[in-house]
Amino acid sequence: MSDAKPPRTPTATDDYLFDLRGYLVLENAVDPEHLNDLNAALDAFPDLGWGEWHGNVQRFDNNGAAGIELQNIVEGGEPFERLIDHPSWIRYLRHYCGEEDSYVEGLYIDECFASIRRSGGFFPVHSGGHRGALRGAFHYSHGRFRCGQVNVLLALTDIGPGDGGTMVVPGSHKSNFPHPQDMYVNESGKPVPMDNLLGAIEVHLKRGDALLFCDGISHGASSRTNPGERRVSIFRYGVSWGSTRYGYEYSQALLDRLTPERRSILEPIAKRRPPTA
Ligand SMILES: O=C(O)CCC(=O)C(=O)O
Repeated sequence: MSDAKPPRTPTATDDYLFDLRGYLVLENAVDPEHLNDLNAALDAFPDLGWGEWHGNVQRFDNNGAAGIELQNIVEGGEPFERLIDHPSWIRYLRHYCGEEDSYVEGLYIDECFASIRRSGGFFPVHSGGHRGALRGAFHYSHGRFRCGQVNVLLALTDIGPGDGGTMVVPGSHKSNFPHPQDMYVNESGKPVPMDNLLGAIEVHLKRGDALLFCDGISHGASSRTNPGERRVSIFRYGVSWGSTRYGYEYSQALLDRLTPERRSILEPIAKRRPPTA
């Protein structure tokens, strides 16, 4: 199935705000029926323990504080496949991190997961321009964006105060200094919430809105205090010559059934081998 909507194209205002702040909110990016399908696919998941697999999806909670994280979620059902080249954001990704107008133009999804956050969950704030890895860096030169990685965080539930929403420090993708507050872990190495982090804002989203942000911005999520669940999917897009972050491999069955457009985002460089005898 493909989404018949005409693709959204980044405007000059989007470019201005993305450059200035390091993030954009794309309102009403995904329609209610598709959101129902995504949530139903998550409801159908068995209760996985840390490290357990369901098909080619693994529960792999990144830092232990954020909640349940289902990695390689693009293999979690057809509704997730539709997110690969979704018309609400695909042109943004090609423009911001797709090596536009170069000999390696194209995209690659190097990580994709669903995150389910319950009361007490949070994501420690991390990244920022200061000594950031090239992989997630913000870059603009000679009239072209050349970001290493841009993320699409899609709200599958409404995200308001107390829901454990994503926090960003606007403009921090260009910061030349470390954040003055300790960001990630305490003295015993435990992740710490930074709900009142200097300069940060919490991004509230309606179900179906997407937060698009350069991975080099300081970001994380506040503590969830409400009952119930915050559900999002996070697809990280980057350059066509990237590799998956944790070594997950897209299954041949998935690659074979995708449209050429979608396949080219999961496997931008086809394998080249000598002919078999
Ligand atoms: O869960 C969130 O809202 C933020 C996730 C995050 O910071 C990350 O995946 O790097």
